[in-house]
Amino acid sequence: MMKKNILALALALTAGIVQMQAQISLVNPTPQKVEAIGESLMEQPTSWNVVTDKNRARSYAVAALAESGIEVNQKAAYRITLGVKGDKCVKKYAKRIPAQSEGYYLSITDKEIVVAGIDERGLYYGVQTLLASMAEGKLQTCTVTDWPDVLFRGVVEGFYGTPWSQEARLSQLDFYGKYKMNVYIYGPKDDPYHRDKWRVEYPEAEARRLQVLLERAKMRGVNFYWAIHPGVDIKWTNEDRDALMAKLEKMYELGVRSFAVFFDDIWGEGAKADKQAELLNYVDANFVQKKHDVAPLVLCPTIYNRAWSGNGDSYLLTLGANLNKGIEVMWTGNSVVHCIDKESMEWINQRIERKGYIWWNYPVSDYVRDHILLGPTYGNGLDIAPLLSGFVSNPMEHAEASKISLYSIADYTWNMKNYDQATSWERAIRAMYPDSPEMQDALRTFATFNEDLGPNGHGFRRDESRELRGAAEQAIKGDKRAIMKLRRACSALRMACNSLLTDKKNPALRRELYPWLLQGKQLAEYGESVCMMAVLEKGKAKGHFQRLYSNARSLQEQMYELENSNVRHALQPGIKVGTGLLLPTLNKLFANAVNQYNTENGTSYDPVAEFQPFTLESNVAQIKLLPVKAQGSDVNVTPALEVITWPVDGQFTIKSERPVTLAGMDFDFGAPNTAQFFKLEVFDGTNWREVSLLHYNETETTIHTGNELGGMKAQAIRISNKSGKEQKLYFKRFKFVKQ
Ligand code: LOG
Repeated sequence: MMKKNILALALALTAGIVQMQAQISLVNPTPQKVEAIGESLMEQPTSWNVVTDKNRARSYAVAALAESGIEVNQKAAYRITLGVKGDKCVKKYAKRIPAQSEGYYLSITDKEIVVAGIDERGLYYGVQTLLASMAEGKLQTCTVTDWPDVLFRGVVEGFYGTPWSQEARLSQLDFYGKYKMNVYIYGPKDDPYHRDKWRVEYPEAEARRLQVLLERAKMRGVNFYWAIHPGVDIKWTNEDRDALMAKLEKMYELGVRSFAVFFDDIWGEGAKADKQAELLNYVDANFVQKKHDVAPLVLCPTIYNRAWSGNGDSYLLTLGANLNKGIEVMWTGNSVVHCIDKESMEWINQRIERKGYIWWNYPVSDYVRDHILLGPTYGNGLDIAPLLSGFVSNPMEHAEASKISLYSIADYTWNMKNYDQATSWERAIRAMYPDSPEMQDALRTFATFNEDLGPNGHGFRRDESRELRGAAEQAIKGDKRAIMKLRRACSALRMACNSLLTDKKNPALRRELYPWLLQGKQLAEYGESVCMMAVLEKGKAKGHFQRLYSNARSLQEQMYELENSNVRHALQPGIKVGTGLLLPTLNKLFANAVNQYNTENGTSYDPVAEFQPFTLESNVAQIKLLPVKAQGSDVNVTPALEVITWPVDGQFTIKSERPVTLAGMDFDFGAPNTAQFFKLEVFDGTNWREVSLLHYNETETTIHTGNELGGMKAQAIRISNKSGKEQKLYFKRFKFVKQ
């Protein structure tokens, strides 16, 4: 009896501790300092008396408390005091409030709660911590002293592709507030009023929608930056300068109080550092400084990464020397898509004479649109906080799915030294389905097959399916237990896809994941068949092998067909799942099993699972990694988004494993009159023959080939810069069609 009681007591205590830790671990980003008072979890009060100074009563930070659902009642015995340093009601706690901007002090006891911010944002964040720690009707008595490591933290909607919807943006702003991100930079490349029509005002309806976003941003403590992208066609004239000022003024009237100017992915006149600096300084002096309520300007330069800084770095030095001191300068790191470390921060800071403002190109997937990126967020130095002024992430056009990474970026930028990618990712997955462990499991499983980006022009890769790596290696060597482990992983993937496909809890996520869920399910089925083929006993069950082989073949075909269906983006179709580990492993297993069977039975089943007949070679750094993809009779080189610098002797060659007969070809380097710069040659196995290139008219950018191309045999195709000069151009499309 006695023993039983002790056991029960021990269990209760452990449960209490586990739960207590759970309360703290619910808070994201991880707070800087938490001290427990005693060990107690207490019941949440059913009502409380909210105490604030009068001037604070209408604060958004106080308003946020309503989300707790606890009744506000002046007569309640339990008191919650909310204030900002300097407010009378929190005077007693002044010394405990951290000095850092946006910091706060929170204390929870069985008698009262105090939330005291260094500023209003700090107070809001203190309230967020309180709200996040409230679960299952419990509160943990503790004190929290907390502040952000990085001053500006958040998101730049800066990708190519379909801009986020209004609904998605509202949901994002709520998310940023909850996880203490304070910046949202609005700069979707495909909003015409941001870039192509930068001089033109938003139409009424769109302006209204932006105002709704501005309102929401204010409620969530987010600085809404509106970015303008004038570099494509700006003339450095007073007229254009005034046009830009007029547009900013319009945006100010709508309620925007933070502005950015982007000059990325352009060349020519707009790309001049001295002119850009002059314009920014003018806007700073005549707009930002005059208004008094506008945040410091943010500039995205044309050379926004080290790989492009060339031998001399005069562009960056000019910006550094000329730009007014308060203006922030964005930077993507050592290349367009790169993790950030201390050394690279020191390099840039020295040149721009200020702390760089990081534009991190992850989880953006506009250059790998066939993948969806759901894996852990890792790779940035944990020691760079003092070296940067801001850190924003460029996400995927899939807003909801991007939240997995954004959750961790919020965590990383707030409390860098304590950032742990694995636990942060796990918490992120849970936060996508707060009330459903079952859906959390499904998403966790599915996500582990959607981490890597596949080969891509930027050479940026991520680890995938870490936990299966050992098994995959053993399976290929023929280890049956490892093969069965892979098989179980495949059935787990199949079930995860099924759960997510009929999920009703997060419809936005389901909608975004949909193509990849369909593909994941096919991949899983393929894997199940392949694993069964790989463990078949020698000499047994010939019919069984044939059935499995046909089934695996059918699934290969279905995967291919789904990839080439209309579910995906026209310029870069494809739906890839498991390319980091599972799919290549299965393809090897498939080949091994077929080869072995053929040897044993004298049969000639085809062991090739994925035939990729085209390869690309180039001496142009920005082209040489671009994947070539065949879809039916079309062969496409994946477009690049940035400006490509073609050296004088720049060329690329596409080789085909088997000769093909050409039916047509066209390409688009994003500017008219460019056909004259290039030479196209076709290799038929013996000779290279030149094919003429032309535009149909003076304004079109598409380059067509002469009629002689049709019907030509080709083993290789080569495009070279014959202009004798370096050329700067886009790489929007390159396609040929086989007969
Ligand atoms: C663009 C960006 C794009 C990203 C990834 C910057 C500063 N600009 O190559 O709009 O989403 O790379 O493709 C960029 O990164 N150009």
